[in-house]
Amino acid sequence: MARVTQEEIKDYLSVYFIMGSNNTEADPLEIIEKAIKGGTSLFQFREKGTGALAGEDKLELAARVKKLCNQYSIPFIINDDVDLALQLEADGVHIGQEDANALSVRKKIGGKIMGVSTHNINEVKQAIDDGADYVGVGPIYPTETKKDTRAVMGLDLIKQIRTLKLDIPVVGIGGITSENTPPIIQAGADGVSMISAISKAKDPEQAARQFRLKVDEGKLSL
Ligand code: TZP
Ligand code: MG
Repeated sequence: MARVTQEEIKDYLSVYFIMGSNNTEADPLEIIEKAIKGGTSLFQFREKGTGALAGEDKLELAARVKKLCNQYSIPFIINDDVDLALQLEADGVHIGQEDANALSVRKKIGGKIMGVSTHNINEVKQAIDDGADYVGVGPIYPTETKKDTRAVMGLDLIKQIRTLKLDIPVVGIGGITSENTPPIIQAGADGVSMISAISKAKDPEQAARQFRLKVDEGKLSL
């Protein structure tokens, strides 16, 4: 599979919704479909933490979510689980610093999308060398969703990446709402990723639509 272009990646990162079955009390497929209708540009399947599905149950849900993403023509990315991504022919994987080595993941997945979570400039440079298509930066703001995060970092790393003119698409993560999105785009991120602001919203479609509006406005104003 040919690598996606950097321009395509930047577009996909705009409203990057992440979810697993334990991030909602509702039917995950319903939430994801609403989020896509509202303007989600990429979906990451992140099945982890208390009550997360495993084995066949995880595989079955992932397969259904993949089908939904295909139906709406948005990329379907899997968190951590490279083997599942290969098995399901997902569009890509996202890995953290504690997960598999990025260079070996790139070799395994060929041209699929690879995202890497980063927390400082050295990790960003390493991710670029390892063949990442984008880096995730965060937590930008305090978050309740992930308990084992690094320290809240604000916008400094995003600004640093842009000041140094590192050639890599960037998405912010952690505590992001549509209200606090504009400064992240101003700082140079290509998009924002979120779990609870959509998965726990009363109206996930409307929540995604608000994100889309803020990101599109932000990018236009640059
Ligand atoms: N990585 C850093 S913060 C975070 C992850 C997966 C959780 C983001 O969740 P929320 O609900 O958008 O703050
Ligand atoms: Mg991970």
